[in-house]
Amino acid sequence: MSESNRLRIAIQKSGRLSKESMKLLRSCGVKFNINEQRLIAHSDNLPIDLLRVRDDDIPGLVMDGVVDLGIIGENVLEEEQVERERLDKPSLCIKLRELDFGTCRLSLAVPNEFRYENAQSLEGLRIATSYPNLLRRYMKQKGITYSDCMLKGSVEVAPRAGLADGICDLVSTGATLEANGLYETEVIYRSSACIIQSTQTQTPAKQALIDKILSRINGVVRAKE
Ligand code: PRT
Ligand code: ZN
Repeated sequence: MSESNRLRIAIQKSGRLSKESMKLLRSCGVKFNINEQRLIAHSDNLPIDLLRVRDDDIPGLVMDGVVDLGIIGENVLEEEQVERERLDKPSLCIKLRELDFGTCRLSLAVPNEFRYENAQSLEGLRIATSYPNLLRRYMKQKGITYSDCMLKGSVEVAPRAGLADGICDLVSTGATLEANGLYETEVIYRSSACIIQSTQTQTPAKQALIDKILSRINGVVRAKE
């Protein structure tokens, strides 16, 4: 891949983090226009290119040094980092700071009729999740044996569909759990969006631009507090 002198930032193309990620960059003085058909948006005033991708691809793009920065949910980053630890692969990125959006929690939930007393109540059960590594880490800490059912979407319907006894999924208001006859029993991870940097960022000019953006982000976030 050819080296670019322009700073590359990966953001979610469309989803819960997209608007806030673009708003944050704009409020830091990065001017750009989005063409919905295009993967890349070039900034008009700074040597910055935005890569608009699925959130799940962002940690890998940053760790592989394809982009310099990424805006991502800590839940997705942590899941990837635990996976890399398990495979004995290095995690080639650093978290620069947490952001004030995308707040949610990864929780265990069970059907309303399930009599839950404590985490041990889950012993031997099957849990549906999109976060197998974070679930495994929690269950190991608690000493609970379980089986998992990996689902990328519609996790909340798994118990009713007879695919699992409980779920481990993201929750923000709790409305989805309620609508599916489930209740939250344990929060296993608290998350918000964050900005991450590749450890492979090469040039001093790029690093200087990152420092400038980060200092602007600090200012923008502080002004809202
Ligand atoms: O297409 P792409 O792969 O990029 O998007 P995606 O569908 O994987 O992700 P998306 O856009 O749904 O979420 C992106 C990120 O937003 C997540 O990784 C979290 O960091 C953050 N986030 C914050 C959430 C939520 N809140 C959230 N509530 N992500 C998902 N949810 C879902 C949850 O999975 C469940 O289905 O919303 C439902 C629960 O919401 P409540 O309000 O009913 O509790
Ligand atoms: Zn995703």
